[in-house]
Amino acid sequence: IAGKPIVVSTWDSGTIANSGAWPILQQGGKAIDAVEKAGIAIENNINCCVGLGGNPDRDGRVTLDSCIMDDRFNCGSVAFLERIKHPVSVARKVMETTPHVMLVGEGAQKFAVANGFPLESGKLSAGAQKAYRKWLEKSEYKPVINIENQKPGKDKSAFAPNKLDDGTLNHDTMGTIALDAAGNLSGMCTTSGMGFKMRGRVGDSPIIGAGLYVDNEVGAVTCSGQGEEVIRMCGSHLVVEFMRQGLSPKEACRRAIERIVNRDRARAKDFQVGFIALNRKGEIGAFSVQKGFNYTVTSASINQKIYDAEHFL
Ligand code: SD4
Repeated sequence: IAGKPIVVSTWDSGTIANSGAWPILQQGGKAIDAVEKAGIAIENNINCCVGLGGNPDRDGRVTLDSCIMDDRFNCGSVAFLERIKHPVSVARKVMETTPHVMLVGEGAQKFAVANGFPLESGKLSAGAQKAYRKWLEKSEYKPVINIENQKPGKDKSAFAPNKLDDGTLNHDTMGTIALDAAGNLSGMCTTSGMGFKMRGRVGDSPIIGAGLYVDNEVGAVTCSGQGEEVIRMCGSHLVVEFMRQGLSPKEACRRAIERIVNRDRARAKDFQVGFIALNRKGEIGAFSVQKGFNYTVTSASINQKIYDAEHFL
């Protein structure tokens, strides 16, 4: 697959993100605007894993992480952000209007409100309330692999519902990378993080180099899965560096997954990490630890096609 413009997002719920991004790209717009729209689209959707409808932390509060990066190494990020609907747009504001890259918690919220983002109620969505009540029964911290792909009925022990009450699919962290008609790359990542995480926990998704990295000379990479495993390997940056050495996007993703798995093969059976990569030629690739990771591609010739990633184990 090659060509431009093109947008690639994690998971099959990437159709929602790509629907936000594609109109911009199709009209010759910028990748940075397209990926922000992708984030907004998924943050508007009530689901387990992105935005204010997502699963809360152990204290019952939803805390959001997001980052964005353009074709000139400009980047912005927010983490541990509460009661703000569009963290991706706050991240962009951090990028464009502050001397900093990252704002967290109370300070990030204060910055958002000062920039006109409404402070929302903080009430859990119906799906999240139900999942939290269920989690409290055992209060176990055990991430579920590929939670987004569990169909109703499977794995009753999962701490989150397989399908939300309104029928929307569960899915996971949304990472979107795009190449625009002018040949420039950008990316974003947005999430409510691991469900029932410790209060204050921040994953890979808002960390530049872990959950997202963009080097316009080489490519763009984002990922989903167990954030701790991604952070310790600087996952997305690692994939970009492998592409810089001449590897294809898929092979670059595979090599990064291999490094993550080889750290502790026994443990790797119990977590998922999946990368997606796009190089400056518009070639794409993906690889994951476990079976079950997929991604969505939209371009002039590919209409929201969902691909299964190859997996290591
Ligand atoms: C995190 N990477 O917070 C995110 C969540 C995720 O599959 O993608 N889970 O660690």
